[in-house]
Amino acid sequence: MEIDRIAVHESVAEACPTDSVVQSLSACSVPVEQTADGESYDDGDCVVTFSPREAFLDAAWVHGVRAGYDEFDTAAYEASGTALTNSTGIHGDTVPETVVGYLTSFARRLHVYRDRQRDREWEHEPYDAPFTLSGERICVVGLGTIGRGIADRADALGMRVVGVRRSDDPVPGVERVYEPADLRTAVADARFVVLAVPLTDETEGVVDAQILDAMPTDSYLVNVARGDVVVEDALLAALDEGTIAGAAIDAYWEEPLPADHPLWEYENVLMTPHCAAFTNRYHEDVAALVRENVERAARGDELRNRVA
Ligand code: NDP
Ligand code: 7N6
Repeated sequence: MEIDRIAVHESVAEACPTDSVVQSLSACSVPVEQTADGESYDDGDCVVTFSPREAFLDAAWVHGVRAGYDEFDTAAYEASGTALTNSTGIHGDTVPETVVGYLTSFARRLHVYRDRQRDREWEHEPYDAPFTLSGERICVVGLGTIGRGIADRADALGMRVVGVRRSDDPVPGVERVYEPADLRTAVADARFVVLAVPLTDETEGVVDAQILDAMPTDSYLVNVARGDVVVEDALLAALDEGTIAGAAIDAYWEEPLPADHPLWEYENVLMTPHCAAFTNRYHEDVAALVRENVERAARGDELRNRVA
């Protein structure tokens, strides 16, 4: 593959400043330019983008700055011969650290006290509300870059960790790896269930009323994957009926989540606006992946993180 231009599409600004990405890529052996909607591409282009656009199918290679590539039509990429790469591998600290924040907040009741601080209210939680993470059970669904980062940290906090993935290779710090078909069993005694799977035909709606029912009543659901992994109505019903203790959500069914969505109302729901991966060095992490692949392309080697 011969790349003679790197085109950084304006949508990258959803994750990090576009000019910082351009700057971090300037050490590449090929020219780097910012591009906007309406511009065209050719078979010498590598496009770096947050979101897909039809015009990118004319390029040689498209790099998505996210790990998830569910919005990209991989069949169209296969058909056009345009390579598609993603950014998995760069979220092993950011998202897991955010998840530790959610878990700690629920266990130590920090979210409740922060709410009370707004009203200058000096009031303690009931004696039996706070608990420690140490000794609690966590089920991590998806044991890739993010899932392993969560499992490592949970293990270090003294938690008992189980996980779910399709392949059954052992994962450090994870006591037992369940198959996706055994999700119900895997969540049955977990205090926390954390979703870190890609959105695929297999994972869409996998957390439904049955799975939420199988979770203990004192358990929390954490979704840092994609909104559609969870059945929206089933989660709202579980929260309304108290069949789970709460949830932390970073990824939604619709983004931005409309201001009148019922999820905003729950005291026992921690909501972050799809920012679990944000960090001030995101541009550098993305640029490092692109630079490596520009070199691979020049050598005629297989691209890293190629998904189509
Ligand atoms: P990886 O590709 O590194 O890991 C994905 C993991 O999911 C693998 O362990 C894979 O293992 C497992 N998996 C795939 N299908 C299934 C299934 N049907 N059931 C159970 N496990 C499955 O991806 P990342 O860890 O980098 O990211 C995961 C997802 O998180 C992304 O696809 C994206 O949607 C989301 N994400 C969200 C972010 C945020 O800001 N909130 C930031 C980054 C990512 P196996 O192949 O063995 O099944
Ligand atoms: C933006 C990350 C992903 O899939 O959903 C995340 O990588 C977005 C910083």
